Amino acid sequence: MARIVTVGAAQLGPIARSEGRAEVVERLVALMRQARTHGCDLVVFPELALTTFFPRWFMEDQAEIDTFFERAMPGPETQPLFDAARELGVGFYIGYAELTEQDGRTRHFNTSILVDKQGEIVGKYRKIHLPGHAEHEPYRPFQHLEKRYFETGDMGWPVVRAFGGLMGMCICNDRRWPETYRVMGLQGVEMVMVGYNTPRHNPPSPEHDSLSDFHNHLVMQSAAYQNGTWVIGVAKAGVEEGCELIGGSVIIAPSGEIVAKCVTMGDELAVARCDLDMGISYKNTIFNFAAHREPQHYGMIVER
Ligand code: CDT
Repeated sequence: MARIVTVGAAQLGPIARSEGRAEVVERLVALMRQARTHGCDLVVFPELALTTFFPRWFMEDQAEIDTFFERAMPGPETQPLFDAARELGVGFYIGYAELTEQDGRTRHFNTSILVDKQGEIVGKYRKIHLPGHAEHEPYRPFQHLEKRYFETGDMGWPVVRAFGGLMGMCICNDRRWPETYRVMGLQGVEMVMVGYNTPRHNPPSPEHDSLSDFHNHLVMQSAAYQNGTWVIGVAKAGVEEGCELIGGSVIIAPSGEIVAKCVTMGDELAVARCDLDMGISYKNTIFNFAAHREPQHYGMIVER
């Protein structure tokens, strides 16, 4: 029997700095309801999907910074997402800023979770590749302070059994690094979910700006093919607080082909029926890792 997971790539348009969690959660639940009407098993939301992309501002007051973080998941404002999952029978992936007490200190991570159709958290990931910088850089029209506000994730890239397959997660800048997918590929991953907030303008390298959409798809399509896995890439898109974020949310088959794509810069659902068995022929032939990898020559990529 085919293992079909019907997936909704639930792109979000801009979230204003003044927009409260309750308003955002209403938008997310509306997309989940729409997904239900399309027969979706799972919806994928972007990175940091509950607030505006706050690393664009330099802040020194930790209390102010912490207003963008979730202290519990679910918390009072995010509980409706879990209730909707159970009511609709639609699971979800979502990114959020996580504040937690761990090892006797307060920790801040850029996190995502996978929630099943019963509303239970079945997977969690903390972003490893944090882009940008840690100090204010006045030459930039907007900041990208992920290295200031988050710690490097401490969970590796776990792959979990859910939705009838092997599911993996990564977050935004992770998608540009082949190691991200290969660590999951080595665990047999069949579907990788990734949310992103990608400014079209990258101040240190403006000569790449016109290639932003191309690079976005290039990295995810090649990773899907090279690991025989579905990749679901979902944007927060549009002009958010004066900063243009790319859209182009996609569902990519293990062939590397885009099978569904968002075409607006707002809240939008792109849907595809994803056959998890489609990766098998890639995993058994051209990318049969056991037969063809040569790890004795790969040592350099894990040295500093
Ligand atoms: N959120 C995130 O990781 N964005 C980065 C921007 C890179 S430029 C600092 C990305 O790779 O899309």
